Amino acid sequence: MAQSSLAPSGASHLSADDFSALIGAANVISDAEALSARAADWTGWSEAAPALLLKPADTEGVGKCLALCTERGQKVVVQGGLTGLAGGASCRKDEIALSLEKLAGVEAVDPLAATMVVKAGTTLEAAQQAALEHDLELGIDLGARGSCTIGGVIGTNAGGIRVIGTGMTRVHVLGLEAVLADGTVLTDMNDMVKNNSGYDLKQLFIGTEGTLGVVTRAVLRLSPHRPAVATALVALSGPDDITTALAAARRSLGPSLSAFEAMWSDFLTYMTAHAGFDLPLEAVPPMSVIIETRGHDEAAENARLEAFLAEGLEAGWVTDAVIATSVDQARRIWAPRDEGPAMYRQIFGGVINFDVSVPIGLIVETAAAINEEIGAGWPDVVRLTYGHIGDANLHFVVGFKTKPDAATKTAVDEIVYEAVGEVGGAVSAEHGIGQLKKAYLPLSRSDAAIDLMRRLKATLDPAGILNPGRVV
Ligand code: LAC
Ligand code: ZN
Repeated sequence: MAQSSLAPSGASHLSADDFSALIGAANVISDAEALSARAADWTGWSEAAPALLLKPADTEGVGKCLALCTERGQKVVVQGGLTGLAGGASCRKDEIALSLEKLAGVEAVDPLAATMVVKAGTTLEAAQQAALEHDLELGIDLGARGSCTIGGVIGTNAGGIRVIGTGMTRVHVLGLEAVLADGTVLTDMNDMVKNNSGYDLKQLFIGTEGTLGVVTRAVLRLSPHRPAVATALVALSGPDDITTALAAARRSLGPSLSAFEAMWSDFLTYMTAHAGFDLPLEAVPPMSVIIETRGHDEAAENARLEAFLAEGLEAGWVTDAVIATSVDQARRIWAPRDEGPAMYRQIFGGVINFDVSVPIGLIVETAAAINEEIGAGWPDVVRLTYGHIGDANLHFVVGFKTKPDAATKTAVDEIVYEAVGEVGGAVSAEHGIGQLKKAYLPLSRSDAAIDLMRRLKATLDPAGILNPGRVV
């Protein structure tokens, strides 16, 4: 795969006219520039641009397109906001792209049941806003909220910065509608919290990265809005203190704890010295953490956070801290963590992103070992270490001056994934397997598990047209 924008591979079995007859010419795009913009996700890695881009305006249109693709063996890549980091939505040769962007909007919010019905092409941010209008909140949040779509969030079982308090996407999905590869529309829009009536089929489509079906709508679970938010940037005396701080935060902040984002000094130094973000502390500490709590009473949230910080200062693992006194200050604290990762493609000539889970007690030493080995092999690269440490989820980024070649990428990948495999971690924590991690799946899953995944794939998509070459 090349890390660049590419021309269409032009090997579609089907013409624009074939699809225009099904969903209308206005929903079938063949303009070269528009297609080239659909070649790759945030990684920039891709084999080709899609030969066509389909934008059906309703579920029925998605069904008609997929039925034709199955009949004719036409491969399809399903795309949302293209903010993924595993190459799942990046195009391969001979594929056409299916975008759900015309299936956008919140259909309904039920304040009594605390549920929302939303179409797959809706951005996460729009769904969050619609919930807030009813004094409810959606417990899913990630930096890409303005571009990523609900369909992509569900397809990848996305994580993000709220998982420590509210869990992964999977727990927020009550029901969904999906289109199978043969065009069958499976409407399973359950809105009951309790429903054990047979197999929970929605799980076939959550986190399976569009390989078993295309999510078109969903019923999401909401909760009462917690308007009181306390945010602190906390300096720790050393990397090892992150687990001490985490245990203390869980104990003293309890269910209020809504974010716990660790930043190693390499990350915060780079973001403040080179990427232009403010540093609200006197100096970059060896380890820092953004801690956020949410509740209904501002004074209570601040008091809880202050008591936690006082405990850490007394014990010595906290060396400095700043608590935000305004929404603007909270935003400044979050900015490097929230906005920094979207800038990698502009900052670096080439970048390799890692999103792994490591048993929490081994996370600091595993990160150090990986960092050292990569630094020894490629002394010129920028290394950034951070993550959702409350979820044992480490992000590690390697930034190159120029695009690394495939052999370099593989060598770097192997160092990280082998280290993760050795300690019983997960090669994907929250971004999915896509194309880029497919070779490493056996480091985290058994042969029997992978075989069952393949059998499910063969059953639901016998022609192999849906996101082929991803996951398994
Ligand atoms: C993050 C995304 C990229 O945590 O997972 O920044
Ligand atoms: Zn993340």
